[in-house]
Amino acid sequence: MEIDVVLPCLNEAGALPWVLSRMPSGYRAIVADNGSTDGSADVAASFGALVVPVPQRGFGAACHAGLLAATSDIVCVMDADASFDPGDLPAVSDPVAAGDVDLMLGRRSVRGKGAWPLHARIGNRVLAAELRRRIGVPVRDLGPMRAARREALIALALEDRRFGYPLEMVVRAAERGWRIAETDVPYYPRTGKSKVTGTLGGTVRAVRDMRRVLASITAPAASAAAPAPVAVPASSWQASS
Ligand SMILES: Nc1nc2c(ncn2[C@@H]2O[C@H](COP(=O)(O)OP(=O)(O)O)[C@@H](O)[C@H]2O)c(=O)[nH]1
Ligand SMILES: [Mg+2]
Repeated sequence: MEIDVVLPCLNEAGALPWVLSRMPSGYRAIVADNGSTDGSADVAASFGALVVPVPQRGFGAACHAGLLAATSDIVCVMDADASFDPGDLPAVSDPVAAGDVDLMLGRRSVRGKGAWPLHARIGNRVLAAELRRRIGVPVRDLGPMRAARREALIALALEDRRFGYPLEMVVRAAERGWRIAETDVPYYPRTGKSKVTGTLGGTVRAVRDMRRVLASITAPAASAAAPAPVAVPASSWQASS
């Protein structure tokens, strides 16, 4: 059974060779290219990825176009900047394939200096805490390496097409009572320059987009007051400090 891996991409020609050459067997890369001008699309194609050109700008637009181009039952998403090792994808997708989890998030575990700027780390923690409090989402990171079932993801009808997309995915999934869990994945210093949290403009845009998503949260889910334990067997990915 093959699993499609959506890689939103904006000028990642330097990172793609490492990323794509480390795709485990059984995983197919779909590079959702948002008008890269550095030859990312050609590099991706030369490494055997399916390239989906996405004319509409925005991180969410790219993720969503990749999702719509996917055909596998389970779909993964991950950044294309070499901050994650595709070799860690099974840890994220296996619990979904086993039917134990509906949305699995990779919780970033920093490896190496400069992998994750402090402001991004703190902002992310605050955000995760807010989701825990408001809608009972049992995660401590809103990591961008993920897995879920394709048709269920599409049915979430996500609307954000910018940097709010990953947050909106978790919010809508929680509102529908999905079993959401996280497992540790190593997070490395990216190849090339950051466009989002590593720049002032990117950070401001991300905060603005995420605020909009937070404002869209509907009445707290019934589970928010007393979050239901995620019904999954005890295993290494469930327990992390
Ligand atoms: N399609 C698309 N991808 C983007 C955009 N901005 C960033 N990305 C991709 O999103 C991923 C994360 O971006 P990155 O610059 O590393 O942000 P950071 O992780 O916050 O530093 C990378 O794969 C980028 O290529 C965008 O506007 N459109
Ligand atoms: Mg990055």
